[in-house]
Amino acid sequence: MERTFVMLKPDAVQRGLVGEIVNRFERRGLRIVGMKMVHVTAEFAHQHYAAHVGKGFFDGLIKYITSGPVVAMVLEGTNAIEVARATMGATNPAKAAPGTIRADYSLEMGRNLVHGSDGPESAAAETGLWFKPEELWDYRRDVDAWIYE
Ligand code: D4T
Repeated sequence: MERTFVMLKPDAVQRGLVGEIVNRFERRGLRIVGMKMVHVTAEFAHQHYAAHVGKGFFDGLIKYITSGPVVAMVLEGTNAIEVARATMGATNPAKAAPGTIRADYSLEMGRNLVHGSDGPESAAAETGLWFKPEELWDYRRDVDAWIYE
């Protein structure tokens, strides 16, 4: 079992795609262990996107991510990090495979609807940045016996 951090960006909320996007992760078999709506400050967004400071797209990215509330989630499952990113599709929606969230609902990299941690270190760091330990839930679902061997 692995955990990953996923964020539905402001465009997902504004376009009424929260349910659709969450549904795709749930149907895949991932378990939601934490979920909340947050309108982040520029300071918090800088922390989240610290790896991109100084890049040409950084200011636009901060403006975008702070433009409205987002939905933050922690998802759990076998290979959750890789599976969540595969479900999202490539960062650039033009290169994303059909059937992925980004390919099916977006066109531009600066409005690509969703974020997912790209490795175990970022998953742990982002989960710790966005969630308190008491906001994450350890539980099993009856259906897990049909999803996990
Ligand atoms: P996020 O972090 O949103 O899940 O995206 P990725 O992990 O798939 O991609 P990333 O970290 O390389 O980029 C972070 C964020 O910046 C936007 N972006 C990226 C952009 O607007 N222009 C660019 O040229 C790049 C590389 C999109 C995602």
